[in-house]
Amino acid sequence: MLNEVTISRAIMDAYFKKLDRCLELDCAIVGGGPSGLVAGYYLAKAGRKVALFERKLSIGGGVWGGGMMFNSIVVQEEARQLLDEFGLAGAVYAPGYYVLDAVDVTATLIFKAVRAGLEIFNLIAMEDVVIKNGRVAGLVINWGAVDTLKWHVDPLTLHAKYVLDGTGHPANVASVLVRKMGVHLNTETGGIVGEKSMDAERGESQTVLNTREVYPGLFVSGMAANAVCGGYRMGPVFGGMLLSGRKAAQDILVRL
Ligand code: 48H
Repeated sequence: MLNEVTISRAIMDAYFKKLDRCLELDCAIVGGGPSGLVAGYYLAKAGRKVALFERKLSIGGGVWGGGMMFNSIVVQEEARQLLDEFGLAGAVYAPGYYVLDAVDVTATLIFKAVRAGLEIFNLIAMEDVVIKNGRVAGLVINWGAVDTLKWHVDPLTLHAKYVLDGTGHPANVASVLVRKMGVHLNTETGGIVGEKSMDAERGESQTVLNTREVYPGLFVSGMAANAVCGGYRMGPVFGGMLLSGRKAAQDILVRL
């Protein structure tokens, strides 16, 4: 006979054990888009203690929607190695252009990252960062619903040696750091430079170049890297997001 209370206890025990494991991390990733997922995959594969926090119910960020809700995406030749790493074939549409099913890509990134050991928390939002000795040293988190509804509920806190801002266009982690602490970032202007209009070629290479530590303890990846460091947007071509995630992981691994 199934006991409903046993089911409840199983869920609560499993969740609290997972949350407890993740209160002290090597790296806390904010945002479950492609760059965050790829970074989490490589960090977990390297044996690091890494967790990803996503405000929404679904993980995957902007991949699901493809281009204007046509749920296919394009990945260019430069990121072919990443497609191979994740076992994503893609169809050659034109030389150097691979077209992939957005649902397949999202599901595969999540599957591979989780199986590599990335702990994923959906429905949890970063609302602030922890500052210790002039560096970002963790996250202040709350339920995504609390964040969305703007309810007055105090948060919980976790420590992390590094934080990765993978929150896409709004660059929410870097933004809160600048807004509250008035710090100087490792960017051309020292502040958040802001995303530029469309230029796919330049935007893609800038996404990788802009992936870096912008403040002690805080890295940026994906569209957040372009928003913070000032890069062009590129539309639904995703090679740069995948390469950015890998670069963020490689750079964080060197520091760790
Ligand atoms: C927890 C949060 C918070 C928060 C936001 O936008 P994403 O898909 O991220 P990237 O940078 O890996 O990929 C960008 C890509 O999807 C894209 O938008 C492209 C290529 N655009 C080009 C163009 O021209 O428009 O995902 C970011 C995730 C989302 O799921 C958010 O819900 C989440 O971050 N997030 N999670 N706490 N405070 N803020």
